[in-house]
Amino acid sequence: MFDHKKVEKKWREKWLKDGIYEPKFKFAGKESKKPFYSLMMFPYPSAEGLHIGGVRTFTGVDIYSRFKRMMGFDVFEPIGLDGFGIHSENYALKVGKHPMKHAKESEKNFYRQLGYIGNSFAWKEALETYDPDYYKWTQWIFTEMFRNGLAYRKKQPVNWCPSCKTVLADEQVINGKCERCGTVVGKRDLEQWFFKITDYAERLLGNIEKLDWSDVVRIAQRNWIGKSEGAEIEFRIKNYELGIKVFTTRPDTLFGATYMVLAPEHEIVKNLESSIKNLGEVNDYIKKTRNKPEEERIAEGKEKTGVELKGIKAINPANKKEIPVFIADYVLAGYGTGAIMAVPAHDERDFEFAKRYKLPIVEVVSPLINADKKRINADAGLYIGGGILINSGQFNGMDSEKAKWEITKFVGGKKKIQYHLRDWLISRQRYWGAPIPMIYCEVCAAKGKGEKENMPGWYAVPEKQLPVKLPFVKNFRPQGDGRSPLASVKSFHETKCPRCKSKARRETDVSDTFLDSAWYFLRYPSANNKKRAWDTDITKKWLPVASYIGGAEHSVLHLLYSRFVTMALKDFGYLDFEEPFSRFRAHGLITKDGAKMSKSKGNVVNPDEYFSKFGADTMRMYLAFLAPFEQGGDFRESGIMGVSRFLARVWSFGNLNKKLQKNASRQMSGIMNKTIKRAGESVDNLHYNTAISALMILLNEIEKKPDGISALLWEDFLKLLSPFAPFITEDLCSGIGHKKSIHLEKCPTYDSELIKEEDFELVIQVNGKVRDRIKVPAVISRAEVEEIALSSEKIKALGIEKSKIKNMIFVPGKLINLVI
Ligand code: ANZ
Ligand code: ZN
Repeated sequence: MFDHKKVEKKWREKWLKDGIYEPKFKFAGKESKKPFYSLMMFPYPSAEGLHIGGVRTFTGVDIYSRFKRMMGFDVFEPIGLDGFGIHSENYALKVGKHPMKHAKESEKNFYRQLGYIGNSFAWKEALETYDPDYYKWTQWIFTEMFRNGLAYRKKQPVNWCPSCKTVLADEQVINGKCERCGTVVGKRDLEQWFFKITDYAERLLGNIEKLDWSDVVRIAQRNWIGKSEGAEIEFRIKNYELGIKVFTTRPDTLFGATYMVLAPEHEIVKNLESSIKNLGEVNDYIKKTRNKPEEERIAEGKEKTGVELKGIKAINPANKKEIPVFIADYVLAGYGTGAIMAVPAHDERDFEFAKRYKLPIVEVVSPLINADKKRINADAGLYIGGGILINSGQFNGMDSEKAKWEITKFVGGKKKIQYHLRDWLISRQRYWGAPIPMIYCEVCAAKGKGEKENMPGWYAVPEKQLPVKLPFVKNFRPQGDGRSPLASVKSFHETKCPRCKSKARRETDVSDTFLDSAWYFLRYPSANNKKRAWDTDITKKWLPVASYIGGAEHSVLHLLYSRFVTMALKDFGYLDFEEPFSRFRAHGLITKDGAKMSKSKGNVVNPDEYFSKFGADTMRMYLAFLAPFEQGGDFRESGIMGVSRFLARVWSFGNLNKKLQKNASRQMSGIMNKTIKRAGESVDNLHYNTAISALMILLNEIEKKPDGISALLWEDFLKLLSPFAPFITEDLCSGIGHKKSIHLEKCPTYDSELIKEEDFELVIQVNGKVRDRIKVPAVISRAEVEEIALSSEKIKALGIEKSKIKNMIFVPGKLINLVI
C-alpha cells in the first residue's frame, strides 16, 4: 500500500533541503540560460484558509511549471501573500482580533496548506505585502508616482461604502455594490489621492491587441477603458457671457437637440442662481440626487427624473434656437463634460425624458432605405442608427457619418476622444494597509512651496526614511468620519517638514491594496534584495512574466492596475518593458455536486480533509482531470476514487516490476510516442484532463504485457506522470535506483515516425448496460468521448440527452457509462 503521508513528508523535506525548485537567479557565471517565470495570481490569505478552487488553480499552474522544467527551462514558481487590505481587516474586526496578529496566524495556516499540495514553489523568495521589507517599496512606488506627476489630490464625489467606512475605486464597485462586503455604495465629497491612469488610457488600450491573453479579459479591459470618439461643442447661455460644453458622439444630430441636461453636480448652476426662478426646487433636486449611487442613476428602465432651470435658456449653435436647460441625474458628473445636448429623436434616454416632460422631438436623421440599420421603437419615432440628414438646414441630404465632422466644424466645435476609464482612487481611510508616504507642511503651503509646483505643501517621504511603518494601533476600527484611524495617533502623524523643518503632518490614509499587488511580480525574483525594489540584471533576465494564471474577475482591477504601474515604471526609467505578463490565462471555477460552493449552503470543500484522506497526488490529479483548466468543473467525491485506483495501480506495477527488460516492443513504443506527443500538446493548452486520459490508456497497455515493458519505457511513463503526481513518481523512481530527482529530468521526446493513429472500440453503456460500440482514436479526451456517446444514434433513440444525465463514468481506452 502506498502510504501517502509518509512518502509526501519524506520528499517534501528532501526537496526543500536540496532546494531543487530554486532557480539560478544570479550566481557568478551560473546565470540561468532559459528562465521561465510561471506565476499564479497573488493569493490573499483568507481566514478560512485555502479554497479548493484555489488549490485547483495552484496545482494547475504547478503542472504547467513542472512540464516546462522538464523541457529544460529554469522555472521560477514563486509564492507569497497579499495580506494587507480591507478584506483581512474586516475579518479581524468580526472576530475581534488585531489584524497584525490575525495576519501572522493566517499566514501560518496558508503556508502549511500551500506546503502539502506538492507544488514546486521557490520558498526562499516568499513574500508578504504587510512585511515592512515589502511595503517599503510599495511606498517608494507611490513617491515615484508623485515625483513624476502621476499622483495628485482632488476633492470630488467619491464612492463611499457605508459598511467598510471607506472610499472605493470605481473598479471596486460591482453593480453598485462594494466589492468586499456587498453593501450598496453611495457618494461622498472628499479630498483624495488619485493616480493618473487616464494618461495611459490609449496605451493600455492599444497594447491589448498584442497581448497573448484570454479573450474574456481582453474584452473586459477594452470595455472598461471605453474609448468614444465624438465632439465637444459649446452652447451659449442667453443673457450670460457663459457657455456650456457638451461631449457628444453624435454631432450629426445637433439640429435635433431640443434641450440640454446638466449633471446635478455641474458647477455652472451656481453662476446662474440669480436668474433661476425655481431655485428652491432646483436645490432640492440637487440635494436629493447628487450622492445617489451612480449605478442607480443610470440603471436601464429606471424612470428618468429632472428639473428645469426656469428662466434659463441655452442657444442651439446650429439653428440658433432657444432651448430649455434641465438638471437630471441620468447625466453623470464624471464623464465627458458633465453636460449633454439632448436629442430625443435619436437617443433612448433623451427620448424617455422628453416624453415625460413633454419636450419637442425633432427627427434629423432618416434611415436609409433597405439599409441594414436598427430602428427600434419605430412608431414612437425613436431611431438610433445612421442615415440621411433631414431638418438640418444646409446639411439636409448629407450622410450622417460625414455630417458629424461637417457640423462640428460649422459650429466651431472640436473632435474629442473620451474614455470611460477614470483615475485610480488610491487612498483608503482604513488601518490595515501601507501608509501613504507623504507629508503636508502648512508653513510651506502658505508660501506656495512644495515638492511639486502644483501641489503646495506636499512632500514625498525621502527614500532613506522609508518604510513609513504602520504603527500598532489598538483601536483600528474605521471611524466613518472620512479619516483613517491613524489620524488619531499623534506619534504617527506628527513629523517635520522635509524642507523647512517646521512641524508637519503625515498623510494618515493608507493605500489601496491593489497597489500592493500591482507590482509584486517585480519583487519576487529580487525578494531578498535589501537595497533595491528589484535588481536590474535579474529583472532583465526574468521578466516579463512568461505565464500568468488567475481569475477573470480581476480583469479590470489587478490586471489593469499592474499594466499601468509597469508602464509608468518603464517611463520613469526603472524597467525596459511595459507589459508585465506575456501570456495570461483565466482558470475556470468549480462547483460541488453541481452547486455553487458557499458557506451558507455548507458545501464548501475543505482541502485539508481531502488531502489528508486521499493524498496530494490523487487530489492534484483529480482536480486536473475534472475539466480543461480554463473551464469550470464539478467536484464529486465519487470521481476521486477513479484517480486513486489509477495511482494504486501505478504503485503496484512499479513495485512488482522492478527488474524490467532493456528493450520495449515496437508496438509499445508506438503508444508511448503518441502519449508523449498528446500529453505535451495537451499540457501546453492546459488540457490536463486529456493528458491524464492518455496516461491512463498507456497504463492499461503496460499492464497487459508487463514482459514487453522496458525499464526505459517505465521511466518515461513516470516522467510524464510526475507533474501530476510528484510524490509517488519520485518515490518509485528512487526505488529503482535513481539518485537524481525525477523532477530534474528531461521530458521524454517522441519519434514522429512511430506515431500512427490507432483506434479502439468504445463501449457506451447506460446505467451499466451496453448500448453501443463505436470506433474512436486510441488517445481521446473525456469531453470528446462524452460528445461521441451523446451523439450516438442508438443512445439518441433511447431518448437520452445531456440534461437527463446524472453522471458519466469514463474509463479511458474502454468505456463510458451514462448514469441516468
Ligand atoms: C447627443 C446624442 C445624440 C448622443 C444621439 C447620443 C445619441 P458614450 O458612447 O458612452 O461615450 N453623454 C455624454 N456625456 C454624458 C454624461 N456625463 N452622462 C450621461 N450621458 C452622457 O456616450 C456618449 C453619449 O452619451 C453622448 O452623445 C451623450 O449623448 C451622452 F442621438 O450626445 B450623445
Ligand atoms: Zn515646510
